[in-house]
Amino acid sequence: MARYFALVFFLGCASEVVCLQGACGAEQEQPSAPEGAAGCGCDKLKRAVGGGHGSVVELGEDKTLSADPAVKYSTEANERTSEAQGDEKKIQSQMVWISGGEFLMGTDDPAIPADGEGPQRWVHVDSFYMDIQEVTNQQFQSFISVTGYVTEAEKFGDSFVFEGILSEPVKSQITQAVAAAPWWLPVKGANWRHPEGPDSNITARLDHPVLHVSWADAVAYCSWANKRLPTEAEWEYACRGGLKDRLYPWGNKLNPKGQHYANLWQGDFPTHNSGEDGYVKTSPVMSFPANGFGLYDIVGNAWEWTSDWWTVHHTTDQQYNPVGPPSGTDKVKKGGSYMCHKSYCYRYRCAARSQNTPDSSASNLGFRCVSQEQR
Ligand SMILES: *[C@@H]1O[C@H](CO)[C@@H](O)[C@H](O)[C@H]1NC(C)=O
Ligand SMILES: [Ca+2]
Ligand SMILES: [Ca+2]
Repeated sequence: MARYFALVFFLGCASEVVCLQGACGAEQEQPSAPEGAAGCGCDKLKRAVGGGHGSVVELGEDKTLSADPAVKYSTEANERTSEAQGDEKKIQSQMVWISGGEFLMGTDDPAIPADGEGPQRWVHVDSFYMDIQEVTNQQFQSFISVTGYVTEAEKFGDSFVFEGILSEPVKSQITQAVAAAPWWLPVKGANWRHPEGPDSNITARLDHPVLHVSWADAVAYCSWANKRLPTEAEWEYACRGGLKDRLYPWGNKLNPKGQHYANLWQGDFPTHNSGEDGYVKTSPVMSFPANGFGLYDIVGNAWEWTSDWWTVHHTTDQQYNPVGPPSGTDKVKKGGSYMCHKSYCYRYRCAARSQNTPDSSASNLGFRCVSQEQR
């Protein structure tokens, strides 16, 4: 099956769909222009397949992508595996009860206005349970072994990896980059089992967040576990941990008493990560303190998919259990990642948000699940 991979972007080299690294690398944003719409460039990761000019996405033989993953991988659809599933369930994430209520969503003091962080508005969410941790490689592996699910990155044959964590042999084979964010490289063979490409593995990272999962992959996993993705409102309510109008899940100071509360980037992005918080890549889940609701890594470590379609327009009317727009092109992700630094990606705040096309996958994007009942 012939497939052409193209990188679509909005800034620089605007008339080209694919641009060679070097040709555009020089146009990288200067650190003196922080917090712009480009941010960490995470939102520039869009697949454009089959020529990259709006043509239909070609899929694998089994057409998995066109089937509703929430149905195909539901417990009911996998009855035959229910015995195995009983065992696998044991390694499901512990969940915590999030008692519903009213909260102020978004902010009237947006750090990145283009992201639609404002206006601040009253939102009610009903009670729900939430995984206390990001879904780990080990948990995802159990899902794969029971269902035989193949992720979108595995079908496409590549995924986006941050240049700074690639080995030289892998880097030397890559000729494309994302113009607006040249530190993102499409790596052949990168997927959840091989986070930095074929010469990497997850053997020593089973307790780290699973990466390179598309939105549909995340939905399939949650559905298999009898759970679902959180709405953006549920996620943000959970992030705030009961605090009102604070920047972070733990308050307004990034490092109270000199302590790190999340796996973020220290140093100069994208050239030098000092790893002052102990990690230059992902950390094992629950390596940093939980927030007031008992949730770990709700900001930092891996970005987390939500169920909402992306929009930057929000009503100021009070909302009850909002689920986002009925349709769209991008899905909302929340929380920032180990790659976020204030100068480029000040998105490890509860009100911050970003987006990706649902078929995107990258080395800093994962998820956690929620449910109405204890699982
Ligand atoms: C996984 O990676 C480690 C270190 O990068 C390497 O030593 C090991 O041999 C790899 N394991 C497999 C099964 O490839
Ligand atoms: Ca870090
Ligand atoms: Ca996270």
